[in-house]
Amino acid sequence: MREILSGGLVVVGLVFFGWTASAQNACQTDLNGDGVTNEADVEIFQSALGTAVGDEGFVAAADLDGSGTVTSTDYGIFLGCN
Ligand SMILES: [Ca+2]
Repeated sequence: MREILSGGLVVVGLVFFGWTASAQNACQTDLNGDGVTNEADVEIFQSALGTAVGDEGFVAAADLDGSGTVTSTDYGIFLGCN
């Protein structure tokens, strides 16, 4: 019984934290990871704009909607987060 209970809690925890992580990911605009979102991040974003997974210059962190390409949709999300 205890194993079933703790297994359930693990599943609930994974679902909860997974949802939280993906929700945060939508506004993860600190692309260079220095703790702030500023013009340096905008420059990184703009350099990646128009690239897709596998392209030179593609920045996965700039693909805010997770579509595999960095587009104006991602830029809209980027602006909406700041
Ligand atoms: Ca995208």
